[in-house]
Amino acid sequence: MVNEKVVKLLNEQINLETFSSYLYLEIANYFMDEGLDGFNHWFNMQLKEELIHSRLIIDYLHDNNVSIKLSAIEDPSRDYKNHMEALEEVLEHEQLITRSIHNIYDVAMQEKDFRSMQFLDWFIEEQAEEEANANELIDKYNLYGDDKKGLYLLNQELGARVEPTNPKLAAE
Ligand code: OFO
Repeated sequence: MVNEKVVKLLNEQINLETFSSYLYLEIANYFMDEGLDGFNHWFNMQLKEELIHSRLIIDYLHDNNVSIKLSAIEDPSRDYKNHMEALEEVLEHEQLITRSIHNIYDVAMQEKDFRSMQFLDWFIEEQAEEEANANELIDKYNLYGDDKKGLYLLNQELGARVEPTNPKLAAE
């Protein structure tokens, strides 16, 4: 049985993960407008990953006989002044998601909801990776972004990102 407070927070997390996907669609579109199709591709892969995160929580709640409560998704439209502004938002956003996951874990621990704690272990690890990816994007842009040839090569590198897979399906 999943604790009620944890259920409420997990429902909110479904909204946040789905918003992440929508935000990354906005960023993907921004980079396409900038002529950077590799960056566009990278964010299109990232938005698919966010939908997987959302799906994992939905499946967990379904598996535990809990009804899902969907809610309105925040407007993701932005007006970035430069590439770095978009990349910095990614890092800030992932830090927010990390805090949210940690908070749910904390509540699960207080409520002795051991099943949810175990479920959230994967997300805690995943958030470390998400922040590392965002930091890496910023570092690489700082190194190569101001140089046209460097930006061209970085765009190519990001364009090679592979399609994400649902870890639950991959494990089966
Ligand atoms: Fe779902 O990890 Fe990014 O937001």
